[in-house]
Amino acid sequence: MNNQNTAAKLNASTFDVEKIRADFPILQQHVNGKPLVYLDNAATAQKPKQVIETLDTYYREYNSNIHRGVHTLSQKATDAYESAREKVKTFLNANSSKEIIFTRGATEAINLVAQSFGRDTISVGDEIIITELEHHSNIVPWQLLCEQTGATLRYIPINDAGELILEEYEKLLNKKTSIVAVGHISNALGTINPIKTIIDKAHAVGAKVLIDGAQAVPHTKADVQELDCDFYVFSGHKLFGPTGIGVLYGKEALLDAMPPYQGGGDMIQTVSMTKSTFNALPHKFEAGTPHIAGVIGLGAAIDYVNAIDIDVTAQYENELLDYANEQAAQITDLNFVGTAQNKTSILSFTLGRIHPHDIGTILDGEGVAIRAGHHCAMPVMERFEIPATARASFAFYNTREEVDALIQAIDKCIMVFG
Ligand code: 7TS
Repeated sequence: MNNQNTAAKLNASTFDVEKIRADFPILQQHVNGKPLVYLDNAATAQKPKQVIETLDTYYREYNSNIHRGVHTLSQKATDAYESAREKVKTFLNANSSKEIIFTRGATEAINLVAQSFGRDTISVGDEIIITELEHHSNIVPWQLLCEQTGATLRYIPINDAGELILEEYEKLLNKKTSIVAVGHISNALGTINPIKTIIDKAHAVGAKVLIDGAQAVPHTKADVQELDCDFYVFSGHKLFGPTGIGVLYGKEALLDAMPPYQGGGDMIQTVSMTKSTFNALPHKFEAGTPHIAGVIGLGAAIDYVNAIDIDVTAQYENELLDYANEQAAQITDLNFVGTAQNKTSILSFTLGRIHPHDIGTILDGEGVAIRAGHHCAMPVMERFEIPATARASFAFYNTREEVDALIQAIDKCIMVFG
């Protein structure tokens, strides 16, 4: 079902998952009397002790505000904050650290682009293209922008497997297309979108492209220069880092021309009673005291991911998903939602007439944590004419034994609800 890479496969088979699991203290517990099986990684991933200890050390040893203190602790905090920006720059292969803006998360990063770039450049009659697969945070900011500017929102439809229909995308593109905003990987179905093709086609009509990488960066490499996307966003907490911190990558020339999103401390050069001038990139977009600990913790998460090689973990996760699919396919009444050729880490399903929330509750009783609901992707549910799915989402610390526990818990569900 998934792309196979022989070299990576060899490594994946020697991938030491128990060694990785030992880094995640939260996984070593029982929930409802059963060993915790955490399969809600698409909602948020767990944190390795390296990240937890980095946060602890920051607060214990050098908590201080940044970019303003001459004292030693403030300089240390500033250095750690800015060195995390360098790590993100390298992680995304951005051209310059000026292109890396820290936000509260993917959601805030998309809102920033819509309200700063969008309001500055879009007017009545312009068109914005998104897809039926998007998370609400890559829908609602564009709906708001359309209401504010008189632009029109268009959707690339999906087929029954949950794949974007590219012929329809080509029909939507025209000279009025200003922005194309697409998720790299779908949170509801796990579909990996052909974003390079989408970006190139958008550029051919002069549109700018935002890629929502919230579900992608934990599973795959994102090279913004190779992709040539104009904006790329992600959230730290899905990448094994802290909550409340995220990243907006934008091409320097675009960010430079954009007006500030929020006003406040740190984003200004001068302020008089009548006028203010603004700080250089990236600070122009980081008003107020930022989430310093979050940024430093995100840097530690990136160090962690870099150390274990994302190509190997991606292959391991693909093999785990294949195994889960094989096991799940044997359950009568289990209906897969999202069967894209190119997908990763997500098993979304319905089970006869049993409501997904009931599935979630029974599974929780067995120590198995999944998410049930519309996954903040209501248009996807509408497309499949279902109110909700049960969704197991995998990370590199999950195991085949945990997949077995999931399947047993689903069997129990069927027994309980008959
Ligand atoms: N984009 C995608 C593709 C997402 O999956 C999510 C969160 C977001 C954006 C928003 O991220 P945030 O960190 O700013 O909230 N997705 C999910 C999910 O699937 N279950 O809980 C949150």
